Amino acid sequence: MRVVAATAVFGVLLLASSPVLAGPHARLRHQRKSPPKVAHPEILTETAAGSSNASATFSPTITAPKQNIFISLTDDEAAAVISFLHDQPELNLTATVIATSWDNAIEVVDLVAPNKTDALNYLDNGGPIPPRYALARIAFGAPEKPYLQDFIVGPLPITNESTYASLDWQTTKGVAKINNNVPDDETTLEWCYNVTATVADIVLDLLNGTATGADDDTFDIWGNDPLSQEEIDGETHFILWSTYWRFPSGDYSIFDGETLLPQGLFFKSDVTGRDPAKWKLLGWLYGGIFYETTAEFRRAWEKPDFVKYELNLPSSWIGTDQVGTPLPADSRTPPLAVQPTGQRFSVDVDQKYVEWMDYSFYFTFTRDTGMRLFDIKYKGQRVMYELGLQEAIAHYAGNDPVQSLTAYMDTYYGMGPYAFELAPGFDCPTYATYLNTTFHASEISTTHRNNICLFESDPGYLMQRHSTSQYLALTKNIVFTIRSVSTVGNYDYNFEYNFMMDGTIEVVVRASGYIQSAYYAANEEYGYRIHNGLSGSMHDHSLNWKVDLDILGTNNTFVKHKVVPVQVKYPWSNQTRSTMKLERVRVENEDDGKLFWTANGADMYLVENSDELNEYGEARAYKIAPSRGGSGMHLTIQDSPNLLNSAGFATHALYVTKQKDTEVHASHPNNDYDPANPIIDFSKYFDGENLNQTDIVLWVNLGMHHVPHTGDLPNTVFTYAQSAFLVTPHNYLEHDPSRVTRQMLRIDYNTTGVQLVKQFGAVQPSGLVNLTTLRPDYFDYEGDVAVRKFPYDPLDPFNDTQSIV
Ligand SMILES: *[C@@H]1O[C@H](CO)[C@@H](O)[C@H](O)[C@H]1NC(C)=O
Ligand SMILES: *[C@@H]1O[C@H](CO)[C@@H](O)[C@H](O)[C@H]1NC(C)=O
Ligand SMILES: *[C@@H]1O[C@H](CO)[C@@H](O)[C@H](O)[C@H]1NC(C)=O
Ligand SMILES: *[C@@H]1O[C@H](CO)[C@@H](O)[C@H](O)[C@H]1NC(C)=O
Ligand SMILES: *[C@@H]1O[C@H](CO)[C@@H](O)[C@H](O)[C@H]1NC(C)=O
Ligand SMILES: *[C@@H]1O[C@H](CO)[C@@H](O)[C@H](O)[C@H]1NC(C)=O
Ligand SMILES: *[C@@H]1O[C@H](CO)[C@@H](O)[C@H](O)[C@H]1NC(C)=O
Ligand SMILES: *[C@@H]1O[C@H](CO)[C@@H](O)[C@H](O)[C@H]1NC(C)=O
Ligand SMILES: *[C@@H]1O[C@H](CO)[C@@H](O)[C@H](O)[C@H]1NC(C)=O
Ligand SMILES: *[C@@H]1O[C@H](CO)[C@@H](O)[C@H](O)[C@H]1NC(C)=O
Ligand SMILES: *[C@@H]1O[C@H](CO)[C@@H](O)[C@H](O)[C@H]1NC(C)=O
Ligand SMILES: *[C@@H]1O[C@H](CO)[C@@H](O)[C@H](O)[C@H]1NC(C)=O
Ligand SMILES: [Cu+2]
Repeated sequence: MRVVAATAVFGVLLLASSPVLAGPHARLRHQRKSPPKVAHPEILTETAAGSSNASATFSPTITAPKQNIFISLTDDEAAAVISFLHDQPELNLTATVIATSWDNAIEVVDLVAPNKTDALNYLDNGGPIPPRYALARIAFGAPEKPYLQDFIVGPLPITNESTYASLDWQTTKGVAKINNNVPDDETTLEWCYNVTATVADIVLDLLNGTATGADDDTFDIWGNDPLSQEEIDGETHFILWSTYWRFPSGDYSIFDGETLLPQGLFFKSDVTGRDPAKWKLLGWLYGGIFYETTAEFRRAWEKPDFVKYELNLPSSWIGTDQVGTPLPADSRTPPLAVQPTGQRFSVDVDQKYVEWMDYSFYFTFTRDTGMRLFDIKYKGQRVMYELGLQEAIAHYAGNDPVQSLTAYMDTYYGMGPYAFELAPGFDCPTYATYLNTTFHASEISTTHRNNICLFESDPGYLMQRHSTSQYLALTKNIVFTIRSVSTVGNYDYNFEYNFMMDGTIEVVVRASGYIQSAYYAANEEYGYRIHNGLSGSMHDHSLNWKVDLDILGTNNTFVKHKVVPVQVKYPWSNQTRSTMKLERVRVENEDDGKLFWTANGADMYLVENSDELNEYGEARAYKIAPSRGGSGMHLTIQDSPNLLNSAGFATHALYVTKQKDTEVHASHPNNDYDPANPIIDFSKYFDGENLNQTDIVLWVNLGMHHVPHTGDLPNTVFTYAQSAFLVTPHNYLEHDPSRVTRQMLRIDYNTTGVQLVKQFGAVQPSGLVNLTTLRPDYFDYEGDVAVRKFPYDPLDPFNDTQSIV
């Protein structure tokens, strides 16, 4: 019964609203409404009567309804945690400022977000504020077998009641501990310089430069990440492949183009253990030929038939400055957005709480993953408990060992430390609101100034339109954005969350910056040759988001609504018709929780609350769908020998799991130390649990297959290198909620002229715009503010950001 009724309703709506499909005759039939009778022939403009109502109560500042229980540690909390840990003799900590790799030292302190059950009890039921706990990530360098371990410290503030314990319950390994197999970075680098010194004459001949560790070196030396492990004589050995990267020099030394300047000479080192006397050089590679010893390499080089390859040298091609003849109209200022009557959203700066239109959310900032959103509400109902990045993989391939062995897991470096100040007028509109964030690493609290921006903008296309020969109905599409950019080494990741008037929330990542490239010799099958000595080094980006949707409560189900081709015989025809149907499939078990986007968009993926039906009996839901990019969202490489057990979240486009306080993250920044034995192995979250009407979490990948071409020089551009998904209401509300906005227009007209203009209280701005006030002063750009935390003196700011990781 219900289905029939719903179909009938749908049918009527379809006829009334689809003139494009119905054709010109049908269109005439639909012109059934008489134009409104107007008393006066002159143009009428509806006044904004009543519009003052809402604006009278609006304020751009606001007090968050609840304390932000997800907010980062304050400087004082971080200092207290660090001081408390230094008081624990068994940790045997050395102050980071003087610590070497042979000491125990605190790397990071951050918040351990409260358990969801406690958080919801506080947010929804007036329960107590959850106790606050800190994460402390410590590098134990003093033991012969060094390791890293995560601790939970608290409750905060630190009192006699506070304790610390290994943060084991957030791991799949059982213990939040991982081996640090090559802990002594400086010794490793010294080893590399010692190796290269033995072939200094060859390096000069082949590459025309030096690598000695001196300030005037031509080359930087580094190699694969993560470190590779090989079984040699039944024992695990740790293998580093190093290569030469030319420092940009001369006029181009300001440009960070080193990753465009690989030189094509590689050496393999066995750096097992902490005694460099036991390390071994295992060979050289040049021009695709492997030489097992330095002597063999030298003998080959001395022969007249030794093939030397073209040099890969810096010049203007690595710079990003304007080049070429300026384009004709380009000296004129391009269009500029303004905010004519001020900010239309509210921020509690201290609590990091935001309200815009029908949305509200809290946000926070972490060392590992940067900006994160919590408790996103729409029309007063939570739709997401948590939304934020989990990990960003860049997995390379190549004939050369450094590219082949490299698969960055960027939370190792962290999104937080590199989320630098944004430039108004470029990164975000000048009128955006800019906020600071702080993270705590190496016993220093670093505040990034103005590194998160919030703003409304008009994307330049409408939310809605319809017109006939009698009227037009148009609705503006005003989008609210929160954005932050992390420059992790060569890449700049632009992260943003877009909120829209129809209830859609979009998650976007874009990448720009320098590619990591490869020397061209013997690399033809792994990318394009893009410069004299250069290959583009193909790689996959795979970035995972945790999307903890709560649709009208936490009892939710993931369903696939499939658009399927079928053969049907109807009572009204003797012929079997080839047609399509909507098929509904519930994903009721984690065993079915690993998913790909289907070809031709055949499956709609919904998170519904099966117990919350709308008035037509359909479950109220949100749909999740890819929205930009689409050139790849998971790894191409199967069973990656680089990432081993650490890439479980990057094998599919998205995943569904049951929410658990013990399954908080998809990855762990320290997995990079030992990818075979990760602290969190995401694949272990799939243990056949029931997903039917329970609290579920989606883990959604964005990314791209990146095969750099000449257009990636000097930098990759955001236009192509972007990827996004959206979550959007689906049978969730009675109709499109964007009807509520005043920013719409109706014009009734006939051949006599315009008969009616309705503006619904939207105020057309008038007056002058003083463009000078929109002009940013770029000399205000300051960068970070750092405060050393141990020994702690808040009055003595310490501005060395070199040691931040
Ligand atoms: C003005 O605000 C009151 C109270 O919120 C509301 O009841 C009323 O409908 C509003 N009027 C208009 C014109 O928006
Ligand atoms: C404590 O660490 C230092 C290095 O910072 C080390 O020399 C010492 O042996 C360690 N003490 C203990 C008891 O482990
Ligand atoms: C959070 O949940 C974990 C796993 O159930 C539990 O071990 C831990 O004690 C909880 N934390 C608090 C503060 O209750
Ligand atoms: C590098 O060479 C110097 C001089 O021979 C030696 O003292 C040092 O131990 C070597 N370092 C490493 C890490 O091999
Ligand atoms: C090699 O380097 C020297 C000095 O840096 C420079 O003068 C010379 O032009 C370089 N040769 C080539 C072939 O680039
Ligand atoms: C950001 O930090 C700077 C420098 O400490 C400070 O002057 C400014 O007031 C801060 N801005 C906000 C919005 O807190
Ligand atoms: C969720 O479902 C469980 C089991 O079906 C039920 O016991 C519980 O009351 C439901 N919770 C809510 C908030 O509806
Ligand atoms: C189906 O075919 C039969 C036999 O030819 C015919 O009697 C009947 O009218 C047809 N039905 C329809 C719906 O066309
Ligand atoms: C899953 O939940 C739906 C709706 O609550 C129910 O109809 C169905 O029987 C459940 N399936 C299983 C296997 O429990
Ligand atoms: C246009 O509409 C107005 C107001 O209804 C009416 O007076 C006028 O005659 C119409 N003109 C035509 C050409 O229909
Ligand atoms: C425009 O703004 C600038 C900077 O605030 C100010 O100096 C100037 O007087 C303003 N011009 C007008 C016409 O108001
Ligand atoms: C760092 O701080 C010192 C002393 O406060 C100051 O003299 C110096 O200019 C600062 N350096 C930078 C790069 O900000
Ligand atoms: Cu890339």
